[in-house]
Amino acid sequence: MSKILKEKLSLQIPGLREEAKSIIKANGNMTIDQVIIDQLFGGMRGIKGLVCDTSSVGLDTGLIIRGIPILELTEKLPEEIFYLLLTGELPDKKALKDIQNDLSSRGDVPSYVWDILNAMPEDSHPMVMFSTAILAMEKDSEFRKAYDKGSAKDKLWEPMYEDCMNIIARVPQIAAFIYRKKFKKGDMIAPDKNLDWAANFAKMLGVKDDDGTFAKLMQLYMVLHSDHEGGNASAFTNLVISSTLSDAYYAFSGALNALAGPLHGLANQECLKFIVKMREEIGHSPTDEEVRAYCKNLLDTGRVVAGYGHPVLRITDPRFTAFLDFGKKTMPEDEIYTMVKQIFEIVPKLLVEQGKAKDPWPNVDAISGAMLYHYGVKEYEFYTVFFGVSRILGFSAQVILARAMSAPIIRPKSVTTEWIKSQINKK
Ligand code: NMX
Ligand code: MLT
Repeated sequence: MSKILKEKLSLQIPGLREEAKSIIKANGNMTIDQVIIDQLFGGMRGIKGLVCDTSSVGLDTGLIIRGIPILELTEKLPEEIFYLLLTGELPDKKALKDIQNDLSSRGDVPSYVWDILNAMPEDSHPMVMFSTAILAMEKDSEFRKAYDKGSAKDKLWEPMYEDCMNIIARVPQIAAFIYRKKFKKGDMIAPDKNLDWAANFAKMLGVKDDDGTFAKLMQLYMVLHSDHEGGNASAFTNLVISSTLSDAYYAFSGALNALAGPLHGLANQECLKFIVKMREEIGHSPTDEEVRAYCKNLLDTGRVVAGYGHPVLRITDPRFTAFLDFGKKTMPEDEIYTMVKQIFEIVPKLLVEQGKAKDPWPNVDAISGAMLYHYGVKEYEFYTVFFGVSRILGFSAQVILARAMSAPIIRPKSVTTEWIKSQINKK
């Protein structure tokens, strides 16, 4: 089978390498940023310290994939986004079909993965199951085989590409299996090779979808979460792990563990949990005043409002806006969706009044759970797995390009507090 995407990359990579070489040669000493002490103690926030070409996140624009704002990509398929992340171009029909055929030819999940998942404790979190399933497949890594055979460094992007395509092909079935097993939804549903990647995932989850809008939601969900530049916690973890020449199985499993934290991807679970709890505690659809009092109490007692704030953004996340629009068309009267809109009207003002959060606006996690809840996916512990399935597209594009560029091991310099004090004393 021809592999148009891989061939395109083979043609592009020499030019990318030349470009990086000439930038470094002519301008390698140019200063592009300064680091202040605040940033050392503050999670390296805002320090420009990485190159990532798949996408960028502007504080006042949100996600831009290869120059195209995310709101202009909401009708695309995740496979098209993957091609765009990697090559900077959207595929034509033939190239799209080619990726889809390639993915369906790789979709078979080894049976030991089911055995491992079946053997895990019933109360394992779905993210633990997901990350474990990916790590377990490491033994089949083409990258590791190529490395062990002594492959030249500049050829390693090719087995990395093979591993990534295998993982992308398999994760919908693995995630659907976890959902159905963990939440006792019945037997696994076989994949349908005639469906696109997201529609197939929707089908294997077994969610009731009479009018096809859940499949449409899965398509949108997978597009919106696909990438968010290279510095977010999971993408950075992915890049660090793969920079050691660990393969994609190790890197994605580790990156998913970073995504599983409540300040990052788990915020989607936390946000839905908070909305449902508020609804339960208030006992009826809350009034604006009740929402305000409830959220103010959260802030006054030192808790965060999940889904609000962002390390980079200083506007409403356009991914939130995309889901808001989807909800307007598909679930305008839904109670949880209505509460999401109410919270959007109220929480930014409260966060501004509190004066701590640098970004008072909603991020994608403030609404993604409400979309799933509407379709009966009420098991919010599973929500971060949806995020992870999608983000594997971005993780893949980032590590393939990092290997194509022979990116070195990532190893920033840390300093001690004593050293900082000595610098201050020198002033
Ligand atoms: N509710 C209450 N307090 C907040 C919030 C919020 N939503 N956002 C920020 N703050 C506080 C933050 O805890 C910090 O307090 P303190 O000085 O006491 O430590 C202060 O405001 C300054 O934080 P920022 O510099 O604005 O935020 P930072 O860049 O450190 O962190 C988040 C960004 C996203 C971790 C933070 O806004 C947050 O915890 N939000 C809620 C969790 C969330 O929605 N995470 C999802 C992120 C997106 N994703 O998809 O991964
Ligand atoms: C993401 O999608 O990764 C989140 O918005 C977090 C981030 O960009 O830091």
